[in-house]
Amino acid sequence: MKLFGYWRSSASYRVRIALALKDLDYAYEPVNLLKGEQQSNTYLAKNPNGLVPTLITSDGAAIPQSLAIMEYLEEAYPTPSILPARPADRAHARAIAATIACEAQPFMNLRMQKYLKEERSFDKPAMDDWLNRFTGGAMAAVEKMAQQSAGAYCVGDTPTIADCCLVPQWFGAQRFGVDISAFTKLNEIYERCTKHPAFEKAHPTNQPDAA
Ligand SMILES: N[C@@H](CCC(=O)N[C@@H](CS)C(=O)NCC(=O)O)C(=O)O
Repeated sequence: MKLFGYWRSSASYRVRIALALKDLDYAYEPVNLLKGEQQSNTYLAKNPNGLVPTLITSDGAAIPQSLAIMEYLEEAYPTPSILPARPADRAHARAIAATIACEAQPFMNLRMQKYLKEERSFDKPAMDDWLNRFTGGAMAAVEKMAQQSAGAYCVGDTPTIADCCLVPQWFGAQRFGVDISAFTKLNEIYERCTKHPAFEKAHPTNQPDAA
């Protein structure tokens, strides 16, 4: 397998955690977002939306979208599982992952940030308000969802796709200055995850393209 990603991309970080939890080998191909490499014709042929990550499977299929990639990994390499055993818990883990991937992270995305700053003249207070309202609002929902289901991790006592999404989101929120001080359950889970070897391996600063 080959993963096209970027060291600081939270969506790439999700997939790196899933690959590490499953102890899967893969080649890593950096796509420099700051240089606009995600918009090259060769990359767009693999991921028409021009976003990282993209996973190339061992039989050559190109899969975009981090949630789809993690679901693929779970189906193709089921052990160890990154979903809980009970169907309702599986749905809950997916719901946390989707809330982060679809409702918290998109507001922090590079092209969104560029548009607001360069074409809508958002200054720092406007950006902070935007991020705290939308990204912070979705993370507040995730805090409540995790309070319903957490053991050592977001859903129960083993890492799931919810944790694969939470840790990069927490990292990104810290980087962008989103106020996450009220999310005590998420902070507790994040701190635990950072000590897990798979999460450590996947950390942005441990990637070959880290600046
Ligand atoms: N829903 C997508 C989001 C992917 C995404 O937003 N990727 C960002 C980095 S985290 C990106 O490639 N940004 C480049 C850009 O905005 O031009 C996924 O989960 O894979």
